[in-house]
Amino acid sequence: MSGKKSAAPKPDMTVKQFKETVIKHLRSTLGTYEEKASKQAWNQAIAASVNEFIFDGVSRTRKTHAGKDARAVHYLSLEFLMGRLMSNNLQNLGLYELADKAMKELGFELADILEEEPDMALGNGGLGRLAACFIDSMATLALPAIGYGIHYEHGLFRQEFFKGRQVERPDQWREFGSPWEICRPESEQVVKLYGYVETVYENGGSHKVWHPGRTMRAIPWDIPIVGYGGHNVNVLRLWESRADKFFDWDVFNSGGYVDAYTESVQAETVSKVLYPNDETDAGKELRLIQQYFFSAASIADVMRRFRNAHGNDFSKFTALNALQLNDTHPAIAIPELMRVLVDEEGISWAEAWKMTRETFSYTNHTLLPEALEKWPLRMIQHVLPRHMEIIFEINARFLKDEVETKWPGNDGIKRKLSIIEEANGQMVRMGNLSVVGSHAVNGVAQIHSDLVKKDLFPEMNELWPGKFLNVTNGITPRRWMKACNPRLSTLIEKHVDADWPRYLEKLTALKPLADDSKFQKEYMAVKHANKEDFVKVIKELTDVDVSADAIFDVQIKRLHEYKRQHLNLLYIMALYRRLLINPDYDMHPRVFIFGAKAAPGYYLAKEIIFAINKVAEKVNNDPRIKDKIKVVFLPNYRVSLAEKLIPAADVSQQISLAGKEASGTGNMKLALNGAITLGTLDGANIEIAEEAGEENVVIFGMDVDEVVETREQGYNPGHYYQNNEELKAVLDWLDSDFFTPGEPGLLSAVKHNLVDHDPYMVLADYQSYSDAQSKIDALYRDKKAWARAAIINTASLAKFNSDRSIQDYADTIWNLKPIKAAAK
Ligand code: 4GP
Repeated sequence: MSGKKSAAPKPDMTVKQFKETVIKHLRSTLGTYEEKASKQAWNQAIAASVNEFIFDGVSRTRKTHAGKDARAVHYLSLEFLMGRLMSNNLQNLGLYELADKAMKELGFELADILEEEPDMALGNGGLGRLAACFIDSMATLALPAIGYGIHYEHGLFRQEFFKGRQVERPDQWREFGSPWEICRPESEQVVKLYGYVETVYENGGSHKVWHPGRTMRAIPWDIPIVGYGGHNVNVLRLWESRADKFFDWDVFNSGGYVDAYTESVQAETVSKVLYPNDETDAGKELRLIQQYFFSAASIADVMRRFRNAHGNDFSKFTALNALQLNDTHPAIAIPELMRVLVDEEGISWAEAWKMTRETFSYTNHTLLPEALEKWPLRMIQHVLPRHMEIIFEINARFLKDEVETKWPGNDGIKRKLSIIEEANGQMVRMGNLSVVGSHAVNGVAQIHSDLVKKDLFPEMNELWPGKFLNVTNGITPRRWMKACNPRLSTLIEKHVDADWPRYLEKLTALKPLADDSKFQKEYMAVKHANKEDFVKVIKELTDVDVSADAIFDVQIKRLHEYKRQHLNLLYIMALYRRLLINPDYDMHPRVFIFGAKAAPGYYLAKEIIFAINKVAEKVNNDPRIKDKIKVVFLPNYRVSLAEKLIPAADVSQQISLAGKEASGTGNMKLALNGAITLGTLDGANIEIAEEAGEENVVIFGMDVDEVVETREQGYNPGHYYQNNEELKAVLDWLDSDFFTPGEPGLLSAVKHNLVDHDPYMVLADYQSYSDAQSKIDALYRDKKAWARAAIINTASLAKFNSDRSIQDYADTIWNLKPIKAAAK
């Protein structure tokens, strides 16, 4: 119990005072009273009480930064998958236990009341959740930082199942308002679109003037982000779009009752919905406008703040501002900053370009070609005519000054590196723009960063050695252990300092206890109790009865072929078949738990969900297998459901084809909470294995080199189908009506995709996966060995604290120092 000073937050309040504050807000903020108030009203009253601390923190932090002329990072992200905020805010302020006691005295369970809060699901998956963990860490590390995104009216769709198929329903996170946001009308911005560009000749020179065809208002909503300990409170600023003229009286008066609203409807559409991943063809122009809308509003906000402090002296601009692009979605911010500096501030191109490059950095989150954004050149020209000119100019100078110098006369390389792709009509490559316009580019796990250099941008890496870096992802241990797993937190706090959620390396003190049978028992009792809780959640959500004594084998993530939920499915079917052939087949009972949303337009992903649900229906109701296997697909997987499931998981399935999962972060959350990783040598699995020791994870399948080799040799999935009796049998099952009585062929799409194409080599890895699953079974039955491995995982994962990731960004990319907010 030594090392760094304790930073565990301490409440500055008594239980009695907290109760009084909540009741005060119930009456004076919510307009109700104790006997009448709904749970939702209690929830809001607690939020209002907590906000007394939070809003004060926002003011203190702002004031401190304003006085210091602080260098700050601006984290631009189209997605922030925040989940619920109450429990995390209570934890970070050190108020959780106090609030728990106060609510008990008032006759409530705090946990129950917390269930009233809708998830703030303004993101699709990993990329959005990472942004949420990162802003928590920025506040915790007292870094001057602001997150910028969109205030979507509807977040990611709510998922229901109808006869086994996914149905999407609109998300309504703000239906009744949100207590956590503050509207800041004083910081409203105007965003321009469309129109034309005029070249104005004056005083022997010329400059460009953009005459927009339309303007829109960008209204900021600030969500306070409380750092651990409550000292620093940063904000997440989300922009809402509104019409410039809300309502056109002239049109209305002349009889155009509907037309009078048209402009407002069009403008408000921009922040209406979050785009689901992979919906590449839907509303492309709207998506581009979303990207530009929030990038332009954010840059204008940065400029406003800078001008307030420094007028038009831009000599300090790069010293004070870092802009981080979370993937290419905000890449249009690069030409936007150029436009502002050159057209509005009259700074020379060369100087403005130097400033822009010094300011921006870019994080790549995926190598999948379909996710690498390209916009039709004509569309950008139409929507953002001045930006297209600027992109041409950036490109021309880049090709002439940098590419031509390095590779004289090499048109092939020029074609490859150009920001403009000449094939398929002309397209603007946002990845190339991001690399060219940034001083640093990073991948999100070591192997991914290596592949970004080697496969995605090899020439760029040659051109700018040192520009490409790795920052392995992380997760906030506040949310992903302290808040979501109170039993485990209480247990470990008997052995480690209470400030472990800040200094996760303190958990290494648990390593010597991994062999201590008393601790092993306590640790596994925690897991069992968490599983008992989750048994009830499963029952409530799916009406399936499962036993907490079974292995809880969990795969939770977006549904995608590369993540290979269908590999898991094939194995489930194989196990089921083994039990049908031999009812005494020796295995520990297992519950396979899935959570995943498929992009609404992603056909095969939705077929995989359907297949899993159909197999589940059959398996769960077959008395012959005596409950040895249960399969549950939890509907509407989201952050708040993950928080309940992760503490209850035994096995963490991370089974993507090697080279495809950039990092993964669910793998980190599950391992920290003591699940054993069953994974490929992909993404951060590799680093988890390094930290926890290879003996404490179960690795299978081809590595990246073997995948490349197999593909080069001409991958033939049919070969595996023909030569593996069990694999063939389960694939053929999908063609029959065994799982869909009377309706053969309903599951055939999954089979034929695998046997005929198998783009992610599911069949090649099948046998190795099946063998690895047998290892899991054997390991689980050796209770001491399992407990030991799980404890070592919990004790070894300090590297995956998002504070470490953010410290890496601050040191190697942002050059950013902390400034602790004044106490009062
Ligand atoms: C995800 C990656 O697929 C995942 O491996 C990574 O952990 C996460 O980003 C955060 O870096 N990518 C996306 C996306 O969510 O939309 O590209």
